[in-house]
Amino acid sequence: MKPLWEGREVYAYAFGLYNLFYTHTLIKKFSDLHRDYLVIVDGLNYDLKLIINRVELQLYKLYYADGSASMGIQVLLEEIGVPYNLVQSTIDMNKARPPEQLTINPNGWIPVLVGDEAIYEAAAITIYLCDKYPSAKLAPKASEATRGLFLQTLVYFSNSIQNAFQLNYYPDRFAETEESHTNVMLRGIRRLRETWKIIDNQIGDNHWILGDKFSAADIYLFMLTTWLKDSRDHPSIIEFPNVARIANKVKLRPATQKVYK
Ligand SMILES: N[C@@H](CCC(=O)N[C@@H](CS)C(=O)NCC(=O)O)C(=O)O
Repeated sequence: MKPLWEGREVYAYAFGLYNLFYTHTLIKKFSDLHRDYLVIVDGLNYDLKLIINRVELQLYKLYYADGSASMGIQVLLEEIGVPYNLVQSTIDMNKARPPEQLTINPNGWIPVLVGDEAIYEAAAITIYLCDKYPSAKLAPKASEATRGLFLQTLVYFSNSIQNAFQLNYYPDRFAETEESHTNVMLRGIRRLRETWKIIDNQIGDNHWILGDKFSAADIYLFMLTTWLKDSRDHPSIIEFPNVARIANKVKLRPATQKVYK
């Protein structure tokens, strides 16, 4: 019988439960009639449907929309190599969010990640995943010298750079009257310039944000650069050459290419 899938794909699906499937695994069609499949590992037979049911219970769920901060978390999940399901959400103010998302995050924002725990806030999810999968080496350990810089940069991204974007994208959250919106949006543009410059200076000649080691903070940086839009009169990324250098390298990584097609 011809194998349908082999090796890595099976492993990806069965991650966390059946690591032994990484090698010597074949999946064969068991019966056309019942659409059942048999997984054969070292001569032992397993029912694929049962495996899939159990694995799906363990998959991460990422509430997601194109162009949003959830894409950075998706790149991180890809880098780590854990399987996940995307749950389509929206950033459109006129569209409803999935009810489960709102139960977890009543703000209505994404990303929201559901795993052993359900959490929101992109920086928190980033730290959570990096700590949970230390072998992916995407963050310094608590005892390492660059841990402080890692945390500082993520929090700065979240509450200063993202905040500057929000001034420009969502002025109604910062001013009561409509006539003030243009003013808030303009301040947002200036704030973007101020905050990105701080990060550009912080990076200096470093290869990556933390120096020589790539980390999840670089992924976060890349995600944020995708929100800089000429059409909104945002500063161009070329004003921040050190940021641009890192963003260009992150963009070439297979995980990023997969998510930002
Ligand atoms: N501080 C939050 C902000 C998340 C956020 O602003 N998400 C945007 C998309 S990038 C969103 O969901 N916008 C829709 C809305 O604000 O209702 C985080 O970092 O996760």
